[in-house]
Amino acid sequence: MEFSDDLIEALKMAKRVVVLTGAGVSAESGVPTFRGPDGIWKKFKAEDLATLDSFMARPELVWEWYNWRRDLMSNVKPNPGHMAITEMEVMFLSFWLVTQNVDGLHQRAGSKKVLPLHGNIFDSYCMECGKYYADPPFKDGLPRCSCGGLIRPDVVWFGEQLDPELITKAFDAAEKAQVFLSVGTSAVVMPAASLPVVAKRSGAYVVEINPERTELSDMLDEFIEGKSGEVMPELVKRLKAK
Ligand code: BJW
Ligand code: ZN
Repeated sequence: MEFSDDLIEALKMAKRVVVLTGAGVSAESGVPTFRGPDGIWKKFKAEDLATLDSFMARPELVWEWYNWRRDLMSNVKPNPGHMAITEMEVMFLSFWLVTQNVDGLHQRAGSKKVLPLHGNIFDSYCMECGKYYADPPFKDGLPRCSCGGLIRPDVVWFGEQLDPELITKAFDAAEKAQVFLSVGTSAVVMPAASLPVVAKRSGAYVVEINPERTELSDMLDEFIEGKSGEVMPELVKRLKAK
């Protein structure tokens, strides 16, 4: 696989690197993406399920979706793309992995400098008292807290604020990045989708890695057409080769 001299040069000089990931990096582990052809669960789009309104209207349905995904995600393994990103973490003075994924695969691959913007599917909390549960107790089809409150997954739905500390760190890292890689995301969901744009505006060399072009592709420095599990390990190999 050939990489441009510009990219290799930028990475070799870089002290501050940010990688943004989306569902595409977990696709090769067997986790369906949201907006691809396999991304429709029982004919529902993410936009129909990942909102507080849907949860309040049909909590059983939304919990069914989350239980199905949790089960799937606990039975898959990190792929070479996750591994390569973990290896990159120690190659630069400052490195942040900003992920939109809730599957925990980056953390399982060993990544430490992770900002999980959209939460963690394996945690849940009570909507009344805020108590956290790793394994929420289901009663009559719905998980209920000891206080009687309804328990929800610890993820960020449409219309909800991201953790201010995480999003501040992510924007700060994007502004300071010298190289920014956007991997496996359709780059449509805000505010994550604005991170590559912010990085670009602040002078970073911004590269997108995806088998398909996105709305951002033309704005960035480079588009590398390919799968994360193939491109990322090759890139790390190329960087180690000197
Ligand atoms: C591969 C591959 C391989 C395949 N290798 N690549 C209008 C304009 C602007 C904004 C808005 C608007 N209307 C509403 C909004 C706001 C909204 C938003 O952005 N909506 C857009 C859809 C328009 N955003 C929000 O609501 C956010 N909150 C917010 O803005 O708060 C502001 C606020 C202020 C004040 C008060 C209140 C609020 C929150 C967004 C939360 C998103 N949550 C979800 C669900 C998380 C929990 C869960 O997982 O269940 O996050 S939705 C879903 O989309 C999930 C993902 O993280 C996110 C992004 O998707 P991703 O990762 O990009 O996946 P895909 O499937 O879209 O793309 C996969 C890509 O991989 C594709 O490109 C493939 O080609 C590629 N690929 N194989 C590499 N092997
Ligand atoms: Zn409670």
